[in-house]
Amino acid sequence: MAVQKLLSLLVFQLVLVAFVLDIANAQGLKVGFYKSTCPQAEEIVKETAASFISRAPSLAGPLLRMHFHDCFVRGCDGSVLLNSTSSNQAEKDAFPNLSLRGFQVIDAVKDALEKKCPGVVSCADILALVARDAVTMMNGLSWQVPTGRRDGRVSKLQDALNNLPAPTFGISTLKSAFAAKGLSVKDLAVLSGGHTLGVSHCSSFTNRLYNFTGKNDADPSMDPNYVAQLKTKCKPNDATTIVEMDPGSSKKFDVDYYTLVSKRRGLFQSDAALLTDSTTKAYVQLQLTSKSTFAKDFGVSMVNMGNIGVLTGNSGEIRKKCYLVN
Ligand code: HEM
Ligand SMILES: *[C@@H]1O[C@H](CO)[C@@H](O)[C@H](O)[C@H]1NC(C)=O
Ligand SMILES: *[C@@H]1O[C@H](CO)[C@@H](O)[C@H](O)[C@H]1NC(C)=O
Ligand SMILES: CC(=O)N[C@H]1CO[C@H](CO)[C@@H](O)[C@@H]1O
Repeated sequence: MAVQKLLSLLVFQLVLVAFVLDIANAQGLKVGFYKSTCPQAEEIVKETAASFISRAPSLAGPLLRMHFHDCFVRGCDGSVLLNSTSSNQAEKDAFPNLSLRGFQVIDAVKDALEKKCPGVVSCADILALVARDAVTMMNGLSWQVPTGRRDGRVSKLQDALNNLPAPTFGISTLKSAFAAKGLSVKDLAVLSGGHTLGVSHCSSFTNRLYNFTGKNDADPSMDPNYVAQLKTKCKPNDATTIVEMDPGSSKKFDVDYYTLVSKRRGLFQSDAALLTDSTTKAYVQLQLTSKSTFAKDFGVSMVNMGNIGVLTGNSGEIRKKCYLVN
């Protein structure tokens, strides 16, 4: 009798566990989602992206950034890729996009995938995979990317303006922008490290160099020597010049970003802001020591970011062309 009771309890628990796991799967993403439907998917993504990035390593930064811009606006649903139409201005046409580039890489990956497994791999997943592969190519750091995202059908300029954090943000607006997406203060400190790659237009930070408070002054939180150096490159109202965010190492994914921030040489107010909160400041300082955790943390936070507002199951669609809804 006791044995039977125990058995039925066990069966009940197994059913419960299976049920809970099933729900988790239905709502979430998983590593190797395309294992049976398109076994070579990740390889095709990697090879195609690599063929571009090896010729033009400066594409790695923008391709990492594109996944961030996708995820923060309507979730990671490929909405950043959609073109405007006669009746709709898409995210792409919002001001912060000005410097987004590398769309041709995503289109080439999509074309290669459609040839092998038509209608299977989403553009949202391509963005997540390419972001990982771009980072890997810049230093070998890698992580597993859960997949299974589906593509959205909506992209609105105003959503980009409302959801993307601005370089002028201080710590409290940054924290709330990240919290609004379910990301922690640690994720903020870790993902800001993405600024170890790539470039910025002068216009994204010249407010810190000239007339910061209306007295023809510079931002006092920036190293005055660095201000002077940047002023030689960036004149007021310069809309075209670009500078490396991590000078001399902008094509290498490393911990230099935190060294710069700690020396008050972060380029944006949003970078400098990491020194104004005890948690983010401690994170910056830890990265300067032999106990640095950045290499391990980055993949974890990227996976967290990649989970924002995803469409799964029967929601959304699998686009045939990443710039057009089906
Ligand atoms: C924390 C809030 C963030 C702010 C305010 C911010 C702001 C910016 C700005 C203003 C630029 C320069 C754009 C230009 O003038 O050309 C930039 C570039 C970049 N951002 Fe961020 N960003 C943030 C977070 C992130 C995150 C989470 C990532 C990825 C993990 C990221 C990756 C990049 C990369 C790689 C570039 C260089 C792009 C290129 O080389 O063209 N950023 N960011
Ligand atoms: C979509 O927009 C991009 C620029 O964002 C442009 O280069 C491309 O030609 C557009 N494609 C189509 C088919 O309209
Ligand atoms: C600096 O800002 C003040 C206050 O906004 C403004 O009156 C002044 O014209 C600005 N100076 C320059 C050189 O733009
Ligand atoms: C890549 C891209 O689509 N850039 C667009 C960003 O928005 C401006 C207008 O604000 C367009 O002119 C660019 O073509």
